[in-house]
Amino acid sequence: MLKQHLTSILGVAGLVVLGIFMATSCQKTQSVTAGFGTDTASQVYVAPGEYDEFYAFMSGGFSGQVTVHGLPSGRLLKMVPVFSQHAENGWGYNEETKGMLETSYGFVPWDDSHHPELSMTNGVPDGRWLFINANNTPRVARISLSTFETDEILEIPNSAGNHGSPFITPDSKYLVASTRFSVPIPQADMSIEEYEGNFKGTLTFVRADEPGDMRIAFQLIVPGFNYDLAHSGKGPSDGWMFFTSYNTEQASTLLEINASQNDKDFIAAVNYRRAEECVANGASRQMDARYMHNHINPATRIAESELQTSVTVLDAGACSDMIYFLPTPKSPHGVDVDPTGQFIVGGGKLATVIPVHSFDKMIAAIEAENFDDVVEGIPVLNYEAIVAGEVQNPGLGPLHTEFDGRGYAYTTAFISSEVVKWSLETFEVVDRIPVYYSVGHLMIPGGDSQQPWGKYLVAMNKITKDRYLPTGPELAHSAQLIDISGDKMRMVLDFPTMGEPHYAQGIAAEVIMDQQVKIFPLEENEHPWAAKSEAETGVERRGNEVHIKMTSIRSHFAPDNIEGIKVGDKVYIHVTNLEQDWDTPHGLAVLGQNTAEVLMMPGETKTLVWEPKAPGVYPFYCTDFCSALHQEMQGYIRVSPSDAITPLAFHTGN
Ligand code: RUQ
Ligand code: CUA
Repeated sequence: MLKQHLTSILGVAGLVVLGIFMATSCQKTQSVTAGFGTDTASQVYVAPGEYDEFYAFMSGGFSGQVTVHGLPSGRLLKMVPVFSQHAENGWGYNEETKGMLETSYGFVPWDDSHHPELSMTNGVPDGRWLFINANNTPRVARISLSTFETDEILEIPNSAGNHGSPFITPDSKYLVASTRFSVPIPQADMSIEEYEGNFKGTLTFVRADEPGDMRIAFQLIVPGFNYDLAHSGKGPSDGWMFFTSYNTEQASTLLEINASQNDKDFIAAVNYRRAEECVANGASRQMDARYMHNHINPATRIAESELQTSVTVLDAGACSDMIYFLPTPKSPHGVDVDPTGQFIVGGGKLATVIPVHSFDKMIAAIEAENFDDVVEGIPVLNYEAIVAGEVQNPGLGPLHTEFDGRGYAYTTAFISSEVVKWSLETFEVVDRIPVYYSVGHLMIPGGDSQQPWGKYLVAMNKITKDRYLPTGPELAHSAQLIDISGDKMRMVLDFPTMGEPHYAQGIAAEVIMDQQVKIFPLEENEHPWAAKSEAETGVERRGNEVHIKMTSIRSHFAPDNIEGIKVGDKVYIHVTNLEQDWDTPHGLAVLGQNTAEVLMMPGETKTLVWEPKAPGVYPFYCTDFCSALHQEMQGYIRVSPSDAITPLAFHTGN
């Protein structure tokens, strides 16, 4: 898309030059593979039985999920379902988790997830939670890093394309969500030609540090631009949040041309403590809005969904000294704040330099009222007054920057397919390395925090062409691991990823590995249909609904023979896994059922709904190879015609 975009603005001559550039960048170079030696191999080799040094959490992009990899091996450890139904464990199919995908638009079984974000304490990732955004139907999710399960999802109202999200403050108090598309707020039937001045953007601050109670603190109503990405201030800039915008032209059609007119767009710098003050002083208003809050009740482990009906909004113009626009060349994508909190780096994807703003200069310009303009009540600061430096020759199409904590920044260049390392002191490029190909985000564990683990960098690439064995029209997306511990970057590993990896987060394994939940204690299971022993199992008819309370333990279900079910019944099979050992899930599937299996962790109850359509005898079985007699872990349900008088009966053993 960027290529087409550039075509229109560079013209044919420009495109030819660019074409040559891209062709070169897409050729496999010998030197890269030649650089691999035994040193490199042993560096990323994690021997069988050994652990990786880091966890990497990668967005699943258009799979809607999150994947967990180990670094440096690149090994895939888990896929955590978030915004998409996941048949592998029944997420979004079973009765307990369906509610997590409820929205004000109804049940939404898919999304496009982009940016994982670790919770932080004092500006350092703390391993409590991972957040991620849903782009398409605006939502944010919390994943517990003790269970590696999604346990909360909040919809964002007055948003259309939740891209600039869910970037978090150093104390995890807030995460933010900015709307990519501006729309009428509140939504209205309006001519698209009336965009300018009538469509608005929102910057949303969500209270994030109270599990089970994620809620919107306030939404700022801002001019009708496209808001793209965000990152929090830290240290001296703590209390500020920075958001990129493009389409400050406020075009509503053919944005590839019409939104590329201005030489500079803006980074919006938001003083959110000032916003809190204005809200406390009554400058905000309540607006009707419909949006869902879903969370897993920890006692029952069942999703509870609650429709929210109101949101606190604050018009940018109603709160002075809260937002300033930092002019930034050109259609900036990423905005990244260095570990000292002093430098705010814009990824001007159409810019020829990387602009680096100085926080101190920004404050000085605000105090001196060094404004070039005022847009809808928001002062535009003077570019020369706030810029700390411009990185020259940064590669084509700079997108995202992370930091190693040793005074260097690393920026991806999408078009020239490279990672560029530059100094935060001289703003000079000191090293560059080609990546394969068309890199979007990059990630250094902790590389957007105050304390990066600056050993590895992961480049996430959109296109892989000739890098792997071909797999038909759709090829693997990939991550590449680069050793950044020395002066020169060294490529050490390639590994394919699920979906499209956008952003990722990484953290030292030791922060998370010892806090793992191994079982759910049976005595704490408050699921209304739990059977905590085989004595509590049974079958109950309520009109056309039949509830089976079943248990699973190596290697049988109880009951495993059930009769008296009739065509037209809606059968709820509630299975409680009686195991209390780590790594002993059981699964359940019934012949012809129209949903996914259920997979029960030790001590947990999960419910499969089945509506048999014809008389017969239907087998069911355990799907997870749990013991030497796993294949014996099975049973039968007899289904009789709807008018039959077969009595309800069930047993296990004779
Ligand atoms: S955005 S590269 Cu969401 Cu850069 Cu993907
Ligand atoms: Cu239980 Cu296999």
